[in-house]
Amino acid sequence: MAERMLSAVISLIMMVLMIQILMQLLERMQQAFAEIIPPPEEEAPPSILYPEADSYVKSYEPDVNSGTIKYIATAQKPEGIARGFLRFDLSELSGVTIKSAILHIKTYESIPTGYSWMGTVDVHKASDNWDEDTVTWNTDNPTVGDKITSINADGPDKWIEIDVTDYIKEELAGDKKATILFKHPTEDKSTTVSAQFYSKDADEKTNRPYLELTYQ
Ligand SMILES: [Ca+2]
Ligand SMILES: [Ca+2]
Repeated sequence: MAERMLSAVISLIMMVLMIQILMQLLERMQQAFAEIIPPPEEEAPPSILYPEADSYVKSYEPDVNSGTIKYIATAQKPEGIARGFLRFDLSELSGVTIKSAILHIKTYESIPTGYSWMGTVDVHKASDNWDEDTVTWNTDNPTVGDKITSINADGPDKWIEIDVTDYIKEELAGDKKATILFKHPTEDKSTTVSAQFYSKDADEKTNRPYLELTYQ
């Protein structure tokens, strides 16, 4: 009887010891795996951002929406003017510090018959409260803000780089929406000129405008 009890006690002690050894082994394995597999890194912010919307409006066709056209146009002629614009949603950049923001935009393959290429085009800040599918000259036409810079759009299929760093920084700190607008420098209707740029609705993705971003 005493022998059987002793044997049972020894078995119990052995079992407890085995469990302890197993637990230690498991703990060591967990530590080893934690060293092998690093914790997930935070997702890097995008280096390329495409516009969320773009369109253009015409004073000479004041109720026409051009939201789905594969280019945005800016123009002037005796009958009126056209302005093109695009909007970037910066909300996914929250928490980053921008070093540079360059808008890349390509002049379209052609302009309508009867127009000459505009040459100098002014680039402006503008209000964001327009809808791509409904905006017209008469409806939610963006308000033109401060001029950012001027560009030279003097022929088809040319990539143009526009430094919009300060504006994008401003808008990221603000409402996180940035509308960039193109217009004739004076809009005096004295000439018949146009500048057209591939829009986000261009057939080839490689022709579409985009913002190139770098971070500090
Ligand atoms: Ca569009
Ligand atoms: Ca804004």
